[in-house]
Amino acid sequence: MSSKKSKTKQIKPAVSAADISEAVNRHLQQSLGLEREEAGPHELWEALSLAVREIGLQKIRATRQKESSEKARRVYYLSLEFLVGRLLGNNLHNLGIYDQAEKAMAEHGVSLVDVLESESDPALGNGGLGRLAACFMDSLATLDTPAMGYGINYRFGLFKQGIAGGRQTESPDAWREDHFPWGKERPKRKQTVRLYGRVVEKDGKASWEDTKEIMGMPWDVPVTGYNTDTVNTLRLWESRAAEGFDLTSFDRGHYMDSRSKEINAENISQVLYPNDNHDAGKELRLIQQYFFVACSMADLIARYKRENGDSWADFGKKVIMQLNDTHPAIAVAEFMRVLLDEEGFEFDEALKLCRQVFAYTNHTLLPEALEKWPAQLIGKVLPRHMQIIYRINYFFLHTEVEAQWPGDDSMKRRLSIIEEPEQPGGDQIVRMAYLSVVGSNKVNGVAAIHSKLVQDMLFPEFHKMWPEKIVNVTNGVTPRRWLDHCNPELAKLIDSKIKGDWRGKLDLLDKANAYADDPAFQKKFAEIKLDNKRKLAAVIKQECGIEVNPEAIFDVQIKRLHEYKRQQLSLLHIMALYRRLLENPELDVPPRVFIFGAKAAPGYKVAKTIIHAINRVADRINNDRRIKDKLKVVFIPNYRVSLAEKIIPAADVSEQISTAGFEASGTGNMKMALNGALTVGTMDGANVEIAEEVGDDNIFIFGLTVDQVSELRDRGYSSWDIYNSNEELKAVIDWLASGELCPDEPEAFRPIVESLLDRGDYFLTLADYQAYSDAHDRIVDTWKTPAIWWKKAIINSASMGKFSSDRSIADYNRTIWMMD
Ligand code: 26Q
Repeated sequence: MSSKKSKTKQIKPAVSAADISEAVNRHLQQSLGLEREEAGPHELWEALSLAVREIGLQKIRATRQKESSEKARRVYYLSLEFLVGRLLGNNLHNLGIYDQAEKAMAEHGVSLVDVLESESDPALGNGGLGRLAACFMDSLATLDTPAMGYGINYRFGLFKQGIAGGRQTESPDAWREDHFPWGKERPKRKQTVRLYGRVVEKDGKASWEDTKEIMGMPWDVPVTGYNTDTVNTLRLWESRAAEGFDLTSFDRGHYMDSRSKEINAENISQVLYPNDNHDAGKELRLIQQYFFVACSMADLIARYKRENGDSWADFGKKVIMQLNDTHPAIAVAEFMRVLLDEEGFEFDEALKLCRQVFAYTNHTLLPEALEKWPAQLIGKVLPRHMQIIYRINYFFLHTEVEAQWPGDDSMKRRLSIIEEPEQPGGDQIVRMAYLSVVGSNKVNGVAAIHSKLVQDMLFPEFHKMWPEKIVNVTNGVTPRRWLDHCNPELAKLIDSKIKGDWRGKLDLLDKANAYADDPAFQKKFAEIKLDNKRKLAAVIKQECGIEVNPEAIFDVQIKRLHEYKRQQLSLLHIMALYRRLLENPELDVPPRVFIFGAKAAPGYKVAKTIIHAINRVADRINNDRRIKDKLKVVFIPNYRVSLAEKIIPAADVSEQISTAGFEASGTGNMKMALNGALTVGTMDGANVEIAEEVGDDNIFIFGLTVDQVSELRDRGYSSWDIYNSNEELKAVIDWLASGELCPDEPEAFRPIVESLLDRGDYFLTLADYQAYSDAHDRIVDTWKTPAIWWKKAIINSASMGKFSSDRSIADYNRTIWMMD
């Protein structure tokens, strides 16, 4: 058990700049076939990455050996997304060789910063959930938790976003084509996965036959931890054809046809689904889920047997499988299948073990995001799994629900993993969230308020049945990437005042609170912010051709585009600010720049329309001399991790304005506050806990609370009433509807107006408008007194200790994984 485990303190690497230089030259010549003189920043990036990977792989072996000999309990983090971002800078920091690498690159005549910039950003995720998985991998290694991440090595990550005529365009992101030196193929560990076919009963045993076979090839990416020798593995599966050429058709001269099977199989890991908080329901997505789950399950069972022998007696003590949302939930059925059909378990014993090893993290309450699969589809792709799901459901309803609510058929219908059709002859639907709850030991939400809603609103009956099962683990972010690496000057300033290892113990930041009132410290803090804003201004100039004033308030909203996140609320408010300035050009307000970054799912019409509207409004405002640069609006295209690293350190105001009850947690809110931005936000997700940490005076909270939202809905909410009673709001909505902003397509913004008025304003944008506008007035007021502003900014940064992902992982270790 891990309790016997010793702390893996980092042995300071005896790696000098000269060693790095030597390794880089060796890789330039031997791995890349280049002479030293031929190498530009990109080639040096690759050679340096290969050199660092060497160190990583060596430490992976040491970590594995140590864990094997300790027969450690291991966490397997199953996720369809790992939004890791660029890895070189992060790994150099974690391995403590950043300065040496800087020196080595200088000897090559380039700056390390340019080398780091030439790395392409692996976009193997959509947004928060994928980035959370990456922060957790960093913290798992940092805390020496034996762990492995399992996911998919997509050939195309999340689409690249362009803006043309103000509208979003999408193009494929073939991110590996610029090479991916971090991934190492491990043919020894490849797996075969079966699909389709049928179930045959033989001597009372089920046998899955006539299947189609797919090969899974693992790619291992080393995950370094901060200040430790532990290096964990992120194992990403790529699909391949199981057989090579179909020789019969090859013989007949159909060379191209003979490869068709292969293309089919390879399709599985081709592309990441671009939906965020929305279920796609596509067969290929189900196959992706099963493909990586089956590969991972076979892989981890084989590892257990190598380390512990063939007996299953200790499996429950050695293995944890954490489901990152329901996306890998088919793992529950797959595990049962292996136990029942291959390992000779009885049903009861199998389910018992299942309930020891699985845990499930819920990231959303949105009904449209809860995964549901037609039973028919699962029955076609995974016929044996569908049988097993029915079997689990039967036991659950007729033994467990029956015991709790005897004879209550309506309760059985309500709690069934299988949703029955409304009309006879309709389709049965599998509720993946219910399968996850029934199959798991623990279920967690991702912020206190969210977990409470999971208990009370999403799964109230499960919570009654199993009062210990649903728990909270508030999200966190890694301070290494989101402070030390992205804001090195602020890190240095903190170092000058705090002697302890705040990078590893973020609670120590609290000591900076003592300097919140110190004018000298405030001055330095403000200068660093201004410098970061100058750098971002240069990026904005380069990416958008817009000049912004670094002295202006940088007001930032970066996140996926979704109606519940309410970018449309900012849009309406910005339009109103513009009108106020036109009416009174001498208005005494500080200059403001509103900065957006957001991708919309390609099929989400209203979201794309909001992007279009933001860009049209931006064009109008940015080109109007009358307002004398008091207002600018910037939509930076293709928001991604590497861009976040440039925007976040430059934010003065962090927009976190979701309708209360809809944002499970948010993590951008933590990153911006950590870098000294003040939050304007609703009482939603982790904002609630951020407010608790920084104090009510240091955050701009506005709008309806969760309780008020439901009261308002019960009372009957009419957005028309608000529209008719708020003159300013009416004026901007009318303007949006008029077509004046988009003469080439006057009806373009109708979908937004319809959503706000005709379709009832489900996300209560108008209901919160005035409170939001008032909150911004308070922001402007505060900005006018720098000593007050910077005091609040420092307090924000200094109070973010709780939101380190190290704390989140420590919480998982203690309350869910029962490590130590
Ligand atoms: C589902 C079915 C089919 C295809 C795609 C999907 C899909 C993909 C991604 C559904 C949801 C997601 C991503 C959800 C997500 O990022 N949720 C966010 O998770 C963060 C980490 O916990 C929270 O901070 C955010 O509040 C939450 O929105």
